[in-house]
Amino acid sequence: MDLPRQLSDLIGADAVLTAPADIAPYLTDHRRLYRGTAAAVVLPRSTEQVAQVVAFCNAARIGVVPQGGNTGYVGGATPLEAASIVLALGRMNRIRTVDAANFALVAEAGCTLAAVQDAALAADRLFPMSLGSAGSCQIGGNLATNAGGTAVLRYGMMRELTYGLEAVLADGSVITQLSPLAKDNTGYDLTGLLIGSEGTLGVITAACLKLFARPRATATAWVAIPSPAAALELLGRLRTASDGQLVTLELVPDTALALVLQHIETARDPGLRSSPWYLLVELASSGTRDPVELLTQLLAAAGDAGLVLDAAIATSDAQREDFWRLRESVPEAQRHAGGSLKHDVSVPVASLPRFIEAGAALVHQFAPEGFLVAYGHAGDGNLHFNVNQRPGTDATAFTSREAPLRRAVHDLVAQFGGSFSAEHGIGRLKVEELRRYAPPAELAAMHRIKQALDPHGILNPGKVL
Ligand code: FAD
Ligand code: 2HG
Ligand code: ZN
Repeated sequence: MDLPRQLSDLIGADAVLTAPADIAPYLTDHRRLYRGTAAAVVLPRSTEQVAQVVAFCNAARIGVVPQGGNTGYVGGATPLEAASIVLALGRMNRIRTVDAANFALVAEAGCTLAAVQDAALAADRLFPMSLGSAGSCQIGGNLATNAGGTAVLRYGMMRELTYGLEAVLADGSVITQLSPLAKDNTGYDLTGLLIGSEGTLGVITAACLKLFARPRATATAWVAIPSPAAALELLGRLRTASDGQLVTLELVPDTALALVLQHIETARDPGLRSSPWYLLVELASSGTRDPVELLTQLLAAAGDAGLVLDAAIATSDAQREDFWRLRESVPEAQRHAGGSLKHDVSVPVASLPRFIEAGAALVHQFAPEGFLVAYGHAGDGNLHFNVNQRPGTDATAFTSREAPLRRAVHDLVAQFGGSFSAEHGIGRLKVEELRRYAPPAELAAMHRIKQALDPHGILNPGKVL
């Protein structure tokens, strides 16, 4: 019997797509780096159905590629083997419980991040994960990639935001750790292992997520600074003086701001003195201390010390949104400006200024047709060290710089004790990089874990390892 028919018999014909037009959106990634093929796209409605499908595929040795919102940056959700299926979790989109007293919420994997944020707010709580893709990415995808974003400085990445998971393992067995326990040292941390495993060790079906007090007031500033060194100094001052209110410190170079103002219709120039670098800074308070007053004082003192050239603190929600739009629109603006060579890297935060200086020299040397657009989560030491093509230069020559530039940048990252995969994961895109840079003992341990949990290699074949 053919595979789609068998899957239809298992969980119903309406849950199995095979028509080329229906499955096409599931076969290519957000960045259009990969175009895959699959025997079917399967849309389960329950954990039980996920378990049935995975157990069946395990017995038949058929690859299973979990997919959430398909917004990932490294090709992780694209099926590369024609014989495999895509298991798209979007129909599992129930918020099962919101437990305000325990500051916890249980969401199914197919809930969008925005839906989870909204459910928390409706209970006067905050789910702090903050990504530009919130409207389309799903909690399962956020967990599987251990997503980061713009609030990590205060709240951490997905792993820190999770009490426990419900997940289906390769043999179809289900693990369920959905209690909001602040302390639980019962054996190995399976939740921690599955988070960030990019669909290669299990299919996440639900999660118990951590909620926080909802901020009563925020202070958001767009700040012109002379250099990355000034950003680092300001970060230190804000961290020590803000009583834990600092949520966001994002670096935006003038090259990125120019692209946003050129390509994004709704972007507004904040009208600050022009500068090579800018910061988006946000403080938030759930108590009584006014973050606007605090940020005003801290920026004024930083101005006196020459760390800040000019600054504007948002005076309305609309202005706050304008500042955020300038930062969140950088990826879209880069896309409008043509393809960019991307490097999602991190270094210890104190090394950022030296890393940027050395990395800029590499761009100059290895990609003369390009210009650097290094922006992002500077407070975490994580930069999107991206390079766009200069107008009027040769596109083929620019594209040919990708591999040598990647090698040079990732070698530099290694010299700084950093990571070539800070928040987007390995997926398909960085498999060779992991092989090259991971210490052999760690790589071997990863292979043994994969072999133990997925001996037939059915879960997301060709990804990560
Ligand atoms: P998908 O792309 O569908 O899948 C990603 C990986 O997870 C794949 O390997 C897939 O197999 C696996 N997977 C998906 N669902 C499951 C599941 N239920 N069980 C097991 N495995 C699963 N990322 C950041 O970290 N920080 C950012 O600031 C950020 N900003 C972004 C801004 C924009 C505009 C865009 C387009 C993307 C951004 N991203 C960012 C990248 C992306 O949104 C995140 O990686 C997100 O977490 C992916 O979620 P998804 O549901 O789209 O996952
Ligand atoms: C962001 O921080 C995303 O905006 C996207 O992680 C990064 O496009 C990129 O390189
Ligand atoms: Zn990012």
